[in-house]
Amino acid sequence: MDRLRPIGFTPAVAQAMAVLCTPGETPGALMRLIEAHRETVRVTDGVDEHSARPLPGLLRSLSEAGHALTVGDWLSVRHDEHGTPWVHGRMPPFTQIVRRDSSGARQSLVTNVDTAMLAMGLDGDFNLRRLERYLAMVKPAGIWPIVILTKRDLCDDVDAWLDALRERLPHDIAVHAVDTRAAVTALELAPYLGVGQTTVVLGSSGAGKSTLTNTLLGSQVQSTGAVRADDDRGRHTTTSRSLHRLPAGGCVIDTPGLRGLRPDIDEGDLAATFDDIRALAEHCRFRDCRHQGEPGCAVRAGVAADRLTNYQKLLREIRRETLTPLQRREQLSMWKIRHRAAEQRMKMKRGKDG
Ligand SMILES: Nc1nc2c(ncn2[C@@H]2O[C@H](COP(=O)(O)OP(=O)(O)OP(=O)(O)O)[C@@H](O)[C@H]2O)c(=O)[nH]1
Ligand SMILES: [Mg+2]
Ligand SMILES: [Zn+2]
Repeated sequence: MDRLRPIGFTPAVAQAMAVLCTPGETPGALMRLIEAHRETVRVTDGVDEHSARPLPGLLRSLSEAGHALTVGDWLSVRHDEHGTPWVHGRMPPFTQIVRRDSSGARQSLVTNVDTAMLAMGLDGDFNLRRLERYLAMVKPAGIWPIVILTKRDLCDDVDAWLDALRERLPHDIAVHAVDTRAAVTALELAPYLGVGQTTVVLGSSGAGKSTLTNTLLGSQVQSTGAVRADDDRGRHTTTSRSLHRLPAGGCVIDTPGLRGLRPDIDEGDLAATFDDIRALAEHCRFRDCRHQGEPGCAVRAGVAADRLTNYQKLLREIRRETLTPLQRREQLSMWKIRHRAAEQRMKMKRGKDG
């Protein structure tokens, strides 16, 4: 088990895996998924890497439950008589980050991570609304967010950006402004990367996620991309998620830049992420205050206007997503009726005026 500890093994993993075993069967070897391909997965046993195939039955039962094998998964792997490794079990993840893709389908990005490093470049990539979106995806999953402002060497006024962040975000979120290429950055972030810890680096393309991964690893494992001169944005150099073992005993997962991020969360999760809004709402004059200009609104008085706007936008998105197709049709026909009624009123008004 010693060789599994650096890749995140804990007694809780052992217990969860034991439950998966059928009595009488030889238990498989515990391995962690480091890269997912179309038909195979790359796994590590803590020392060696293998390419393994999932059993068709496992794939079927996962897809019926709306799951898929994901980087970070704990797997049970067994070799057949030809020495071919097969994945026959997957531990239900302790934590996972899920988003909705452009078609609205759920996509699990990574599993079993402890912290998420949210990378944002100080070269024009800084965007608080986007950061709040990441936080809404990560915090409800029970994962600690750490904001990493990259490219501090390219920025003259780092303190101004730090102030802007602190003014806007809850104060329990750790923030580091770093040059991701500098070796000292690995030292600064070392407290998050102890033995058995897993972190995932998330952020826009070109933010420096792979550069940071390499610095933490102390070697150039991941390709990094040049930034386009015209708009400072990257070109999606990284195209798939991959887990790497760090020299000090933790793991880091590098990811491709995400476009159009939609967290897969419910209203309660959102409220918990924006808990400053929830707390202030208790002090609004009206119990059903919508914080949209009502008198005596404590939220408007106490929260940055743009943070409130972003919260309300996310809330609308979540509500739209939770509608059933029937509710969606009803909402549409209600809008049509309202629209027609408004038109009617306009016509009558014009008739009276003219
Ligand atoms: N000056 C400076 N350049 C950096 C820093 N971090 C990253 N870069 C540069 O920014 C460019 C993009 O970095 P990557 O690490 O490839 O960005 P990424 O987030 O992995 O991008 P994708 O893989 O496309 O999602 C590279 O040219 C890096 O050298 C930094 O802290 N300072
Ligand atoms: Mg990259
Ligand atoms: Zn209010």
